[in-house]
Amino acid sequence: MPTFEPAGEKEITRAIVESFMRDFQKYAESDVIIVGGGPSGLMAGKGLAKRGVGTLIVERNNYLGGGFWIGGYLMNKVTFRAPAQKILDELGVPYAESSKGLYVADGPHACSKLIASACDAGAKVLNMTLIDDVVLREKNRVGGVVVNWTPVSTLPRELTCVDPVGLEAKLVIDATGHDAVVVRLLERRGLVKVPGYGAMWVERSEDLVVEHTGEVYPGLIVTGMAVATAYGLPRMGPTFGAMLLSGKRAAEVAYEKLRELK
Ligand code: 48H
Repeated sequence: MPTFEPAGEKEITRAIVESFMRDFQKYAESDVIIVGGGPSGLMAGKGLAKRGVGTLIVERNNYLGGGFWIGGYLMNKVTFRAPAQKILDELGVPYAESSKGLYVADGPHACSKLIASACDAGAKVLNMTLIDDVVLREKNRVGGVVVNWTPVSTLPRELTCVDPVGLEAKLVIDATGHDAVVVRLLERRGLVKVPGYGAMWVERSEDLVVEHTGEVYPGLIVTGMAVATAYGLPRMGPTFGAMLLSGKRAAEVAYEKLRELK
């Protein structure tokens, strides 16, 4: 039988508070903030962190993965069209070929491997945190995000006069999926127009989403399903190849932009 060390409640509480506060000091300023920890945001986080870029993923839920845990129609099988299976090989996710060039894997296995690989690469995560505004700088360039605890947003306004705080970054990536939250915040300020995503057409959608992944507005890169929303592209339904490849491309674009900013 193991004998545990005699650390008690106060030591446990202090360990949590001190470690969180130390991290939060760093989170106040990142190279890149990724809003949303679904498949595209995680791929972007992995790609940037492995290049040594200070990367923070801000996620409103307490879990990462977004829609990647489950495939279509509440069935936990996720599909990928070639060439996206190469990413599964990189992540070490097992899969089977279902028809020519179409691959199927278990959602929980694929999702947990992707989360682990983003964390292993060095991406930091601030979860239970909701983005509710942007920081704007000279010429309205995006310079960060405004965040609050997710539970604050679920309480009635008259109970919670809790001001949010700002986090600065050289670049922000909108990986919030269908809602394209950061792009919509710019629309609310009259800075962009958002057409919203189009009807389903998988053969057209996936290439277009990857092609359009990039800087949608000064300081803001868009990836994943948010690309379809930002540019009015068709949706792809329950298949994830474009999410993975778009996230990978977002990291490449962000890395290049950071070099230009130096
Ligand atoms: C903090 C936020 C906020 C906020 C949202 O939906 P996701 O999985 O997004 P993608 O683009 O990586 O993947 C989309 C895919 O899952 C999907 O649904 C597909 C392919 N659909 C095709 C179709 O035709 O419908 O993840 C987005 C993440 C989630 O974890 C959210 O909780 C998080 O962003 N998020 N985090 N602040 N304001 N809004």
